[in-house]
Order: sequence, then structure tokens, then C-alpha cells
Amino acid sequence: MTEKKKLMTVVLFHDEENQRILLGLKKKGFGEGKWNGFGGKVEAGETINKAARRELFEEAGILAGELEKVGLINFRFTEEVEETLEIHFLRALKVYGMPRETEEMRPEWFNINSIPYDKMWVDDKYWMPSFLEGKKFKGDILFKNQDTILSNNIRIVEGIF
Ligand code: 8OG
Repeated sequence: MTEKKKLMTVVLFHDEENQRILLGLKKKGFGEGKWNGFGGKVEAGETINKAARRELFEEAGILAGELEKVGLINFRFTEEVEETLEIHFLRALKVYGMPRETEEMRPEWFNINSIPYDKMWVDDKYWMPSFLEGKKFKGDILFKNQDTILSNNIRIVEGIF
């Protein structure tokens, strides 16, 4: 049987000048109650880049300048989620506009020394420190359910593809 994959995006904006990162509190749906970058499902016929921009605008009301691919993780679950989630992480080099709360997300700036890892997806602590150092990451993670990781092989890479 071929593996069913769901393509998704997460856009991260690290404001290096002010040592802070923009995260949003997910207000509903998958990952509700967790702080995360902005993103969602790539629609049919859409590029990853276009989907990432659309979701950033829909969820935080801001426009992205150049986006750089920084991470690629395949998430598999033994419970709760049937498909493999192929999640593409993109760094926004610049954003335009003021983040605003939407129906889906409540944006907030976090100092890079006080990132709320205990209220984020459990894998984020494995790759976020590398992301903040400007590195790229790749790997596969096996979850039991949304709160428990069974195994992971996240590693730092030079290029994503
Ligand atoms: O369309 P929807 O709102 O359901 O999208 C879920 C978002 O959550 C999407 O941007 C992908 C993202 N996401 C996961 N799993 C993980 C994860 O483990 N870490 C992070 N940072 N984001 C995740 O679905």
C-alpha cells in the first residue's frame, strides 16, 4: 500500500535584531492550545511557497518577503493520525505589516530565551535551537499520539533537498 501523505507548511519569523520570534497560539483545530509558527495544508495546485504565504496572511495578517526552506520533517503516528504529515518549515527573511489576532491564531513575540516549549509541539525543542542558530534540519519522527514521541532522527543538514 502506498503511504498517504499530507503536505503542510510552517512559517517562522526570527527577528534577529530584537532577539525575538513570532509565534501564534492556535485557537482551534489540530494543535489547539499550542504555540507555533503559522501554516497549514498545501491545497491542490498550490506550491509550498504560495501555501506558506497564504497561511501566514490568513493566520497573522502579515505578508512574507523572501521565504527560505529550512526544515523538512515527516511525521508519522501510531494513533490518532492516519496519514504521514510532510511538513515544510520556512524562514521568513522579512515580514510586512503588524501581526494581528485572527479566528485561528493569537500572535505574540517571544524572546528567544523564553520560548514556551512546554506549550508547543513536543518535537519543536529538538530543532528550534538549531533554527535560531540559522541551521537547517531534516528527519522523521514517529509519534504515538500528539503528546508522545516514540522515535526521531532529526539532524542538521546543509540543504533540504
Ligand atoms: O491546517 P492545520 O491548522 O491543521 O495545520 C496544522 C499546523 O500545525 C500546520 O502548520 C503544521 C503544524 N504542525 C503539525 N505538527 C507540528 C509539529 O510537530 N511541530 C510544529 N512546529 N508544527 C506542527 O501539524
